[in-house]
Amino acid sequence: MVRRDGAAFFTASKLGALGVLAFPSSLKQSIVIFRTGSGRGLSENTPPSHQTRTGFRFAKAVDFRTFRGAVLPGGGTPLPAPKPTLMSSLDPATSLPDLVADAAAGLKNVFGVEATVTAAAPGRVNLIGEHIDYCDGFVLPFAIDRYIVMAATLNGTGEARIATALGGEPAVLPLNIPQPVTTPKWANYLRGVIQGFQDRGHHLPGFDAYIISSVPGGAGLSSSAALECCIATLLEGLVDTVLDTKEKALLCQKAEHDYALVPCGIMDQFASAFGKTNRLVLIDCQTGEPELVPFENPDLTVLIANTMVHHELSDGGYAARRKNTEDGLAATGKKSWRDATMADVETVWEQTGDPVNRRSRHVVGEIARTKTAAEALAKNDYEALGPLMAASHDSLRDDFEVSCKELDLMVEIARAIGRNGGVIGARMTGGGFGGSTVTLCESGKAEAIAATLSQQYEAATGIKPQIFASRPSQGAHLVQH
Ligand code: GAF
Repeated sequence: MVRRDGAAFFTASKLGALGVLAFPSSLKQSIVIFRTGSGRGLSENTPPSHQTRTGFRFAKAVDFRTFRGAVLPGGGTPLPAPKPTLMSSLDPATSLPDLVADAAAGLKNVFGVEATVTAAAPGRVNLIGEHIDYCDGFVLPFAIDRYIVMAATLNGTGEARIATALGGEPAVLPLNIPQPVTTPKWANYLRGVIQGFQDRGHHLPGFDAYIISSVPGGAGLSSSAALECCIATLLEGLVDTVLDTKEKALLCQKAEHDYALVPCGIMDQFASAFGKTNRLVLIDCQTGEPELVPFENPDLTVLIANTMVHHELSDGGYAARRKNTEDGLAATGKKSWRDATMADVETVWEQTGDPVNRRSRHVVGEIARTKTAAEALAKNDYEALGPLMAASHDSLRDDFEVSCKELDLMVEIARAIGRNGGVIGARMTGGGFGGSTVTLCESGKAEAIAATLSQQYEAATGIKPQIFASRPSQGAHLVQH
């Protein structure tokens, strides 16, 4: 699913695992829990507490046909269900080759054509450096091994016809006219990127495309940036051009600003575009330069815990925080947050007042923490990340106020497991207001930690979280045919 009031895409894991499918704008915030191969929603079995979670509405029985867990538009023939696997607390990722095969099959099923160009772009998780990419700070995300995939072929018309694994009518986008902001809302991410190519003088040929995703939506894992980077990469393939990676990421960020109306920073699109296997993407948001930092120690695992509490940035909270930081900076009289110190913030504390003063304290503190974390990583001092992640979470909770009780709970459970239980550090990740936490832990204890997070969180909230391990993965790319 694409957060920020956009589309939703989901590819389920294996038989028996629960998947979450969220729908596009028309059914905004609808969530269906289903079991691969069952063909029916499980809402009858859904505890009442689930049905009333903030921002969630669990559907009644749902008429869909499974397609390795996703939904076939137009009612095509489902693939055989995968073999059952043992249940684990860790949600397995659908492999990229499987997603690519499913996207090609979806394209054939809906439009009756073979894929000639296929693009993939990942979501991201951020280890540390939150809400400071729009404050000239440092951020330390990586591309996760969960992707949005688009399979396409030219159709000889002046239109893009784009179907998704969610089903419904394909979106039809006339090309080479100024792209409007309109419905379906999820297609605005695509329109914004198409506009970016038009602005650069590209004449876009008509094409048919099919989108499928394994990036959990509304989970603070940048499914919208993945969608933007995916269509941008697809268009590169269709018009046989290669944009500079930074230019591509900035084009996608502009699409988000202008077409999703979220004044985001550069972190998500940079992580999706620049991601590399076994590398963190350390971004200096003042210079806009990414640096790839090795992260390949097999003894370390990054667990991502999706609280299943909906994350929506376009409802104003994000923009309000950004405005707070602009006001806070103006009060210090500095040109950039990089030049501001905690003493500067304290000097104007009374003048800025609450909450701007606390937002400012977060920004200065988080920039310092992220620099320290990057220095520690350069020395392979992973243990140093624990206290930094803890302080980051506390600051986001108390000063920046973008956490929520479910995120706090997930972090508290990880903290209680503690260093002896294998947890090095835990914090909320991404924009907040719901979404996911990130837990850095010892690989040998990751399964047990995931089980504890899952059990204790579900016991306390009645919500089953989605928990998975992820390693730094390849960023947006064309898939060879
Ligand atoms: C969202 C935004 F899109 C990013 O630019 C960043 O600000 C993040 O929230 C918070 O760190 O993902």
